[in-house]
Amino acid sequence: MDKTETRTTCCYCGVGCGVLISSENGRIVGVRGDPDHPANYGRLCGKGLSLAASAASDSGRALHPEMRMARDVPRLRVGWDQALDAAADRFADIIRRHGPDAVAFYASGQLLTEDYYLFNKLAKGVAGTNNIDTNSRLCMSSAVTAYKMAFGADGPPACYEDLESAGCVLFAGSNMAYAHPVLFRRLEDARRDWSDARWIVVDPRRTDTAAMADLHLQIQPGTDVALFHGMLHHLIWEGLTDAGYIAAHTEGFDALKRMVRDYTPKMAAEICGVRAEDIATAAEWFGRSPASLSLYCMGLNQSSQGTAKNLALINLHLATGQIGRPGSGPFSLTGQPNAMGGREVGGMATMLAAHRDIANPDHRREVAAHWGVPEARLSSRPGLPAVAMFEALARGEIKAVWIVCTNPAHSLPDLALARQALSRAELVVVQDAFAATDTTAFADILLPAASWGEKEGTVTNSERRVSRVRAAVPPPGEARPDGWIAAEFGRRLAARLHPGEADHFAYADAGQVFDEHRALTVGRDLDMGGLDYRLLEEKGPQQWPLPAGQAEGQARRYVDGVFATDNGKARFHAIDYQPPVDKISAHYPFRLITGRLRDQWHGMSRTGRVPGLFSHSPEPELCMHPEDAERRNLCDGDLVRVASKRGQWVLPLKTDGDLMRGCVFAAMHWSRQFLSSGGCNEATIPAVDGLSFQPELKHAAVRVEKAELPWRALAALRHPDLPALQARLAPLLGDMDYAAMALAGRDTLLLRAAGASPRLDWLMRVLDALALFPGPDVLEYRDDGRGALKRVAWDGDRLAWLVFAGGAQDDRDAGERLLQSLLDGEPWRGPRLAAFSPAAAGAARRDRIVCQCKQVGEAAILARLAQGGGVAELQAELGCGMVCGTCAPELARMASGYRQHA
Ligand SMILES: Nc1nc2c(c(=O)[nH]1)N[C@H]1C(S)=C(S)[C@@H](COP(=O)(O)OP(=O)(O)OC[C@H]3O[C@@H](n4cnc5c(=O)[nH]c(N)nc54)[C@H](O)[C@@H]3O)O[C@H]1N2
Ligand SMILES: Nc1nc2c(c(=O)[nH]1)N[C@H]1C(S)=C(S)[C@@H](COP(=O)(O)OP(=O)(O)OC[C@H]3O[C@@H](n4cnc5c(=O)[nH]c(N)nc54)[C@H](O)[C@@H]3O)O[C@H]1N2
Ligand code: SF4
Ligand SMILES: [Mo]
Repeated sequence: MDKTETRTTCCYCGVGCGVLISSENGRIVGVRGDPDHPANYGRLCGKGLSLAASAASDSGRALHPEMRMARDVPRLRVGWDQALDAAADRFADIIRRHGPDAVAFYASGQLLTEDYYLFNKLAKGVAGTNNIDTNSRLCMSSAVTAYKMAFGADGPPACYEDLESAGCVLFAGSNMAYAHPVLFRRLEDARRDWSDARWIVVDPRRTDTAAMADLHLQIQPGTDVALFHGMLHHLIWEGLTDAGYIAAHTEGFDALKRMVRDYTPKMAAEICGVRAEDIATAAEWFGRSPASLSLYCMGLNQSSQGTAKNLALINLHLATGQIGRPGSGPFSLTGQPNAMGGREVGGMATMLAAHRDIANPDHRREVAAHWGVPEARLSSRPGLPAVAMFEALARGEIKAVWIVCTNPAHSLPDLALARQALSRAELVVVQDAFAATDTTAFADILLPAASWGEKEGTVTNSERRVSRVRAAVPPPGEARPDGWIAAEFGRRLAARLHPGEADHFAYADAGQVFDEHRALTVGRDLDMGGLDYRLLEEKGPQQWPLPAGQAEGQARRYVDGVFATDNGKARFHAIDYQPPVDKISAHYPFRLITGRLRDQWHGMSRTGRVPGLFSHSPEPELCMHPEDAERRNLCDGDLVRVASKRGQWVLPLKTDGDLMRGCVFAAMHWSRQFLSSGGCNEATIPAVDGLSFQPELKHAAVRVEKAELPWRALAALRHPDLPALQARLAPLLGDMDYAAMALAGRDTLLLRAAGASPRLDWLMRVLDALALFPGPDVLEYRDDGRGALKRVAWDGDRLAWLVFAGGAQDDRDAGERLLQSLLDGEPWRGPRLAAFSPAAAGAARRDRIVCQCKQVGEAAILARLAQGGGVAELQAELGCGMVCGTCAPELARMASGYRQHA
């Protein structure tokens, strides 16, 4: 047997954990944390630990290029040459007829740096357009803009070691316990060693992160600017600012000081809906701590005031000199694994390679010379940022779009607009690792991409650390690495548009692409002149800047107080607070907050293949404060319709005291591959921040009403290849008023649906798709008049699958009980006919799994806590929280909650 271990990184979040992949005969069979990687030292969270399971089956992967010969006909399998030639013909033709800005590229912070570099070169250097933007616009652009405005250059100044030496940690709009779990483990450990460390969390929801804080500022959504100004007011008033630092290293303080005079803690408290004393306390802790670190993410960035929120937070650091020292600094956590790499190569509509500017003619000249293209090829017109790009597609101004490694038909705000854009486009090329996403549905040409564990390159994590990504196995089918696809297309497009030019894509391997990229960084703030594949091979992951001649990269930036601005001084910015764009009204009385679940990743194309990753949040749900629910006569489990001015979607309600009144929360993950609608972005607003163009994905105004859908269906089936089943079922979901697919147990596919009237016709299509037919081991009951159908099948003495549909509550309860029995996998006792008897004593409640690694449920944890003790006893006796630790914050919260209630 040929068993090997390959050193690479996790493909999920920006922590950038190192992983070791075990492979056998060309298949990934296991992963473990890389003990030598400086991001995680061997640790992984639940998502990382399940990577091998996500790669277990090739079902659902995009395996062959496909193309449709006309609109509205199905795509057919074609060869790579045919697909790429056709794409190049169409792009070249559109560019000739309408100019380079009639085409666009929409890329992703999940691409490797080398692939990203090639797409940027292809768009700007070959097609001649700056219309290349990425999903980072939805994610990091406010942070980038603020860093540039304040420090003169992009990139977080702090590093992971600062987590261990921070005395005051300010989490602002970051649910780090869920979104950056392995870094959160490092913080938890550090807090154990430094017991008077203070944690402040700024979040409108009481998240697991907030529950662990010493102070939770549960602000009204969107009011962070007022909060930070209020804190600064207190710092100035109490003499807690660092006048020496301000004078030596900054400019613009006086104007800011004048402006924040109005922002008394009392005035800020009124805007934010928190107590003025708490604002003062936060300022005291921040100002007096020997080292204050802020960790911030989408709660700041995804706002029409995203840049202002970032700048107001940076103001606090500059005013107190809390930057450039161990344990301090404004640390923007990057979301995607290579958000940083994308910023380095300038793969956005508003920047050029290596932190250069489109508007700067010297910068354009440098890049054109490096690429060997005429200077005039590099357009001085900024390209369109994500939302504007899709608006231009919808208006027909952009005619062709190339979408790679992102799923805009799910992740953009206002999905109706995104879908209109993709339907209107003359040509949509989608390059994805998986065949069915909400976006591949619109592809005229679908190109199958190699994915995690199958390709070579690098990524840069949140602390500016570059790690190698390596292939452990060959890609399935005809899938090819993204960089290969970019180069093959780029060469073809160049041959059509600029015949006679030398080959711009002649690279022997990814290392050569990296060398070309790093040469562009020399002499700039992100200088990587001394960083190459050989060094990464010999010494492991490295931080930038790392100029030639230096032995290692710089852990912390701006240690000397010299910034990357023209005069070396950091800049304060005075921007007043503005409320979110979408107004709350009698018609739309709730603020919809959107965000992440612990165990799912974005559109779930990968995490949605692993049953264990559903156990923590088994179904989509809209969370609402219990009093808001009561006033509207809504109960847990009721289906509700959530509507904004733009669109609506249906999902079950969950009452949740972690929310404040007037706010509702929905996870962003559920898409048309799992749900009858596109999910929360049906309702979100495309309004953007005026400086960063990042959309306000977190603050739409919505209405919530009960959805009267009395006819219900439940189907569950055990199967060895769940991704294959998912692919067959997903296309049917959209035809119901409500339908949601999920995975459960170890090997079960679960479907729940609801309709305004009985829909046996639809159910029959579902049963056909899943091959749930009557047979010898199948019991059936059917009453077409009542729209009722029950089918239950056994495999030996165990349940194999079940279908329960109808309008009666008894039937629903019986279905739920049977589902539990199917998931438990216990032998069937008694007569089979009992399966159809009405539930004796109500429905069995499914136990929510808290610890994914050890599959420990809420019930067992509460039962153990009832006997006394805390987290240590849970760990010792139930084994939960001991493997990856991702559930540790929740266990701590349950234990302390129990103490309070007991
Ligand atoms: N499990 C998991 N982890 C992930 C990802 C994933 O999909 N799943 N995605 C990765 C990516 S790309 C990203 S960008 C990060 C995102 O990581 P985070 O930003 O930490 O995650 P979110 O849940 O989007 O939002 C964070 C918090 O912002 C709060 N919030 C909403 N509005 C406001 C506001 O006005 N002010 C403040 N202060 N807070 C507000 C929300 O209540 C939420 O708890 O996660 C990364 N990690
Ligand atoms: N309402 C709301 N909307 C949001 C957010 C929010 O908080 N609220 N968050 C926003 C943020 S921060 C982000 S980052 C975006 C994320 O949104 P998307 O970028 O749309 O999210 P993903 O589902 O990760 O999309 C990645 C796609 O790449 C595919 N893929 C995986 N590996 C590879 C590969 O190696 N090569 C190629 N070519 N394809 C691959 C996957 O199958 C998937 O279709 O969502 C944004 N949208
Ligand atoms: S924290 Fe989890 S998801 Fe993020 S890189 Fe590490 S293992 Fe992957
Ligand atoms: Mo993100």
